[in-house]
Amino acid sequence: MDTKPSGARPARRSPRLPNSNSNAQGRSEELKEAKRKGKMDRSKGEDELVAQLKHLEVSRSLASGTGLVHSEEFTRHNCLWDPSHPECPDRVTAIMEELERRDLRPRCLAVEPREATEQELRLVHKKDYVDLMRKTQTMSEKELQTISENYDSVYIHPDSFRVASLAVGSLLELVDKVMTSELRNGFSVSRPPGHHAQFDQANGYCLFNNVAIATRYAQRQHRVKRVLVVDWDVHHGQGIQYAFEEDPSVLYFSVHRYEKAGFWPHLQASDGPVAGSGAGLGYTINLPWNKTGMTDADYITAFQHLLLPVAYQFQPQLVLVAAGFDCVRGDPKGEMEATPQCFSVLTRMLMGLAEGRVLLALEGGYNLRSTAEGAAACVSSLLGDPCPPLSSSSPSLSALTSISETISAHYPYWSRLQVLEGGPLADDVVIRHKANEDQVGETSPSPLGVMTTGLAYDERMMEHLNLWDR
Ligand code: X5A
Ligand code: ZN
Repeated sequence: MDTKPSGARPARRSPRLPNSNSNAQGRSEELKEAKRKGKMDRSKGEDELVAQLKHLEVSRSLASGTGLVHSEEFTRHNCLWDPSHPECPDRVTAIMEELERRDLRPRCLAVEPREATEQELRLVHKKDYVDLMRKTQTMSEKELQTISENYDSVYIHPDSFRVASLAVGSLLELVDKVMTSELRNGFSVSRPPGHHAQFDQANGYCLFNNVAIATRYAQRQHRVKRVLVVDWDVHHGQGIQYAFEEDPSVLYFSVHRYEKAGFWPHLQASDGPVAGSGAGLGYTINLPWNKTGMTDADYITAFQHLLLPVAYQFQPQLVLVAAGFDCVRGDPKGEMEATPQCFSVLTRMLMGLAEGRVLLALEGGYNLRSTAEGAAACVSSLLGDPCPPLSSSSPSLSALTSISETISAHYPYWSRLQVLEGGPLADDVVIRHKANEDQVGETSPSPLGVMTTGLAYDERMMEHLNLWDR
C-alpha cells in the first residue's frame, strides 16, 4: 500500500497531438527537437490546467476515487495486561482481509498515513494531556497500568502515543485529499478509536479524538465553514459532543444505545432533549435507543425522518462519519440487529451531501465478522456500487418514540423538521407568480436559490379537461 493516489493517476494528454514517431526524411533534427519540446510544453500545460481546475468548485464533478488509509502500525497498540481485550489489533486486520476478499481494496487509492503534529492534536486536546500521553512511550507496564486507571475504560501501550497520532494523521491526510478534490471520499481503517476522547482525558478505548481533530483541521486548513459529523457507533460519542456543543459550525448527530442512561457511558448528556448550548443550540442531535435489537428499518427511518432533513438544511461542506460497527448484528456490546448492508445504504444517503465529500473513520466494533462486513459494505458504497437490498420491515414502536422525541426537541431549530409535524407550509415560502409582470434581467443564482425547490402550479390548469369523456 505505497501507491500515492496522485501517482496512480495517468497524466492527461491531448488526443489531438500527433504521434511523434514519424521519421520522415529531409526533416532536420532541429525541427524534430522543436516539435518534441512543443508537445512536452503542451501536455505540461494541460496537467497544470487540470490541477488548477481541481481547485475550482465547478470541477468537483471530476473528483474521483475512494481513498483508503491503513498501515500495519495500527496493530501495534494492544493491551499488555489483558490479551483478550475487545479493542484488539485483529479488528483492522479483519477489515483489510474482507476488503481483499471482496476485491474492494484494489479499487481504492492507497493513502499513506502520517503522525499528527503536536499542534494538530492540540486543536482538541489540552497541552498537559498531550505531553502526558507522549511520556507514556517510555513507561513500564506497571506505570502504564496505573496511568490507564486514571481514566474510564482505557489501556495504554508504549506504542499507543505513536499509533494514536497515526490514526489522527491518517484522517487529516484524507481531509486534505477530499478538500482539494484529489479524492472523492475515503475510509480510514485505523485504531485506536477516538470519539470518546476529551480535552484532557482518554476515555472508552480512545486516546485522541480523530474525528473532532479532523473537523477543526478542515475548518482551519481548508476554510470549511460547516461540517456534519455523523456518529453511528453504538456508544454515544460524548467526546465529539463536548468539543462542539457551543459551536454552530459543526452539526453533531449521534444515534446510540442508551436505555435511559443504563448503557455506558451512562450520561444524561446523551439523551434526546439535549441540543447543545449558546450559539450551538440545535447543532447537537442525539438519538438514544431505549431498547436493544434495533433493525435496518429503525436506522433507515432515523436517517430519512430526522438526520437527512436537518443535514440538507445545514448544507455541510464536509461529512465526517464516526463509523463504529458495534451497532451491527452480532456485536456483543451493541446487541443491535442492523445488517452490514444497512450501512451501505446509510453511507449512500450521506453521499448526496457536501458534493460527496464523505470520510469514514473506524470507531468501535467488537465482533470481527460484523465489523469487517460493515466496513466493507461502506467502502462498496463509497466506490459507487449499487446498494444491496434490505429485507423489508417496519420500524419498532420504541425506535419511533425515540425519533419522535428527538424531532420534538429539534423542530424549533430546524424548519425542515416542521413539515413532518403536520404544520402547514408557511405562506411566504410560496413565491406567487404575477401575470403580465416582466421580471427579466436578474438571472444570476442567489444563495437562497440553491436551497429552494421550485413548484409550478396554476389553478387554470384545471380548465384543460376532456369535455366528452370525463
Ligand atoms: C469506541 C468504543 C466503547 C467503550 C466501552 C466501555 N468504545 N465500556 O466503542
Ligand atoms: Zn462503540
